Amino acid sequence: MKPRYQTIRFILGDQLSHGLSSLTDADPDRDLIVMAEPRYELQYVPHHRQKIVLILSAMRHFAADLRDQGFQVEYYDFENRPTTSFTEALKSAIASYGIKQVVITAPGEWRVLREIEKWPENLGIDVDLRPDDRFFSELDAFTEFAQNRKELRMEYFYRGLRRTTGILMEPDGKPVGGQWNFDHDNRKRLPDDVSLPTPKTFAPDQITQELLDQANEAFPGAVGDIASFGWAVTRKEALIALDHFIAHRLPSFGDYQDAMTVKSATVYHALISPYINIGLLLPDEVCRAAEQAYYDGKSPLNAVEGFIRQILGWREYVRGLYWYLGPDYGDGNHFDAKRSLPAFFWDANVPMNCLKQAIGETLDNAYAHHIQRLMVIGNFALLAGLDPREVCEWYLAVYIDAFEWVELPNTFGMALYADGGKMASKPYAASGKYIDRMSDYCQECQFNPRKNTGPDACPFNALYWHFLDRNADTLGKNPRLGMPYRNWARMKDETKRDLISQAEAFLTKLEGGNLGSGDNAKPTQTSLF
Ligand code: FAD
Ligand code: DLZ
Ligand code: SF4
Repeated sequence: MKPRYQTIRFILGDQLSHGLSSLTDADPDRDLIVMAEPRYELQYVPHHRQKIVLILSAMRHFAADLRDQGFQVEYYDFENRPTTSFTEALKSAIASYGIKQVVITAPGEWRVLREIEKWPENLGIDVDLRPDDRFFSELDAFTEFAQNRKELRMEYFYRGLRRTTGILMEPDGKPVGGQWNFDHDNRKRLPDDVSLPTPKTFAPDQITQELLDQANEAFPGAVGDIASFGWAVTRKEALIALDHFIAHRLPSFGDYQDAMTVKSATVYHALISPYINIGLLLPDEVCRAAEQAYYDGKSPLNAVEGFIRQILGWREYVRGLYWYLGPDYGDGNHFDAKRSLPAFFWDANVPMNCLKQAIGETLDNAYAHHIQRLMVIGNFALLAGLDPREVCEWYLAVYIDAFEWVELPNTFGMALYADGGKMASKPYAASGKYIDRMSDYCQECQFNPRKNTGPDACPFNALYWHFLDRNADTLGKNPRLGMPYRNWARMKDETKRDLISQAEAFLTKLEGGNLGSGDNAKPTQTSLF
């Protein structure tokens, strides 16, 4: 007798889109769906508990949708049908159903791609590996873009995508508003009396609640708190979150895109990256919704262009870069940075208030917004010479939206410049004066951002000069760093000596774990929503 199912459609945890390339021609009469929660995926880094709960809950809801559509779903959950790997789950399904053909959409990371590539030989099956077309750009288009230039820069890739998609474009091929980029309007500090809108929250249903109840015991090695969990776990909820952002937060997104405050963990950010990354929302519909808000007169152009650039520009660019630069991108260490990750990355017990806020919120919520990730935590890791591997692993673990294709270029390339400039034209290094300008963190800090030396001097200041001085060989000729190197050259030798010894004393304390506690700093925002 001919077996009922001829093909397995294997769906990964970040492929929860009904229009997925591996599902478009699926037929409940012929195709068996396989999904799994393998031990390795739950543990390859110490994921934040909220990240695990979100992915597993969204997967379980997606499986339920497919069952409602008439599909048979073989679901290997971590508790009742434990597996070690995707391969083991697939092997088990093959053994039960005797199927010899698997259709799968390309995964989001090299590691999983390498695993899938072994299936034909190791399992004796045919694998139909389909492109992931949930992006604006095909990977070949990035290769073509990259091969024709000396330097890879997001701005040019972004302009190309504006042209091909027509998003925020006039019929004559010019950008709407006469400019491609409104970044210079998007650097305002928050007014003191601002009242920030809370993001949309979702009460856990039974599937999510069950996972939340298990989260503290069931996931060995996992980190972070679950109390603030309010994430959407279905497409329907994610669409509500998107509408809420467009109506209530997008209008001010641009002005305060780079602002940070002790009053809010989210400012005007969208909180939609996890939904786009796991497939509950598509980048195209998100950008079109923002564009429409501009045409309807509900949001200004600097907000809409700034927001669209994050998705159509940065998100597409980092994805192209990740696959273009290959599986070894992340192995280098441009500055030879070797210092271990300090313990306070795991408990936020640090006296520097900006770090306490950004790391504390990360551990509480599995979220920090871009400027906290880049200009506080990433900047510190860069200036203090922390080992890129340890830093990248931390970022991959703790953020709700972290998948290697997007986390690695952002951390290794943008924040740490560990790739020597493949991703960014200069390191995003900044002193405490930048943090003071863009936040209210320094007002509550025991250090003074205007002081460079002495016991109450902001550590970022001396570290900034120490970083430039120790890397003068590699960075001194970078035209974008001409000004700070000229300032350094103009300083008196004595001033330079004081700054270097201030930074070295700090680094010695850091290595010894003796920075002191963050007990007298303000508690962090434990409520995300
Ligand atoms: P918003 O600020 O509201 O932005 C809107 C959307 O734009 C985001 O949802 C996201 O989809 C996209 N976006 C914005 N910036 C970027 C960017 N640099 N790269 C790719 N997409 C972007 N983003 C991730 O999705 N996963 C990660 O693991 C991740 N790691 C990061 C690590 C570092 C060191 C840095 C500096 C940035 C990282 N980002 C990452 C990018 C960015 O910080 C997050 O996408 C953003 O904070 C998500 O929150 P939001 O939805 O509120 O974003
Ligand atoms: C990150 C993650 C986690 C925590 N759990 C699962 C899971 O249980 N099942 C699954 O299919 N995927 C999970 N993922 C995502 C994977 O680690 C990996 O990033 C993607 O499969 C790449 O496309
Ligand atoms: Fe951070 Fe320095 Fe400001 Fe303190 S003074 S919050 S350490 S930038």
